Amino acid sequence: MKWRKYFERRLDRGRAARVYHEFECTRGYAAYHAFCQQAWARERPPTPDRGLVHDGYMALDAMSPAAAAGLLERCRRGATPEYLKKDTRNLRGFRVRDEELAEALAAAALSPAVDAAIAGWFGAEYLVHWLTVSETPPGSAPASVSFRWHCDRGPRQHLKLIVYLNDGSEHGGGTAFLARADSLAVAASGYLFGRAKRRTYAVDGLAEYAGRPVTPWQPPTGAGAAVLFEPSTIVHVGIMPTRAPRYALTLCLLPSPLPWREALARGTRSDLMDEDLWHGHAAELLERLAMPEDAARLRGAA
Ligand SMILES: O=C(O)CCC(=O)C(=O)O
Ligand SMILES: [Fe+2]
Repeated sequence: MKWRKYFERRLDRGRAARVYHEFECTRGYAAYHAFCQQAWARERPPTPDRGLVHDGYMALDAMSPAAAAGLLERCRRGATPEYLKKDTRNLRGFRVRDEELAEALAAAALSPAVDAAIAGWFGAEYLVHWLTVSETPPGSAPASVSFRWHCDRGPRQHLKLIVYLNDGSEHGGGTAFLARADSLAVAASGYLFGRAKRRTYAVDGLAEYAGRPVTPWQPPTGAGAAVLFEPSTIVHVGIMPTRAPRYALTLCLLPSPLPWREALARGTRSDLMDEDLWHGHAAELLERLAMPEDAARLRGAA
């Protein structure tokens, strides 16, 4: 039947493995992660959080509602929302040009509990690859591809932290996730990393791909609440706000041989408006960290 052919063509069971291979092997992110793990020198290294390891996500309290409101106010002061990512109109918010503001946002989000969860998962120090303060206005149509079920393209060795800056009860939005077992069932269908417009936003559609019922999980969305997750393996979706704009601070996190403050000071943060989402090779991070010999070794190992 014609529709069946159409349905099957958009599924590609080998695609997710090819995406992971490209990032982890060809672009060196797996070897880079191993290098960072060897360099880890914390006196009391935190252990991995069992929920994060098992499900691929965890809810956390990053900061107080007052701190979240204060940061949002600081971002909005004198700024109008603009596009945040080159070549797309899918993401709008407040562009963080100022290093001091970037450091303040990261320091507030990376509270001791959040820091321990991240470092414990990586088994290494970590850095802020990029951060965004996004504004999503209410709307009935999905604003962007992030508001359809998906995984983010990238190496499995990365985490995302979303901190909700205004209260979910004000705007009605949030984020939903499928736990690891359900995410793997969807991945096995070949759904992941297909063309963005082919993504589904209905949970029933997702269950069809998984071949079984799936139960999405939603973290609390109070101001200052956060969710930490594995974006390239855990199937997730943004939930459109219905009543007011939703403001969120998102941090993309990668392992690092140096603590995040040091890495930030050395210029590893990318601005998605001028730079590609991913480095051509993970060794670029070591070059930015002024570790050229280790970078050369990593490129040689690729
Ligand atoms: O905005 C959200 O709630 C989720 C967006 C998303 O897909 C992501 O940050 O990877
Ligand atoms: Fe995503």
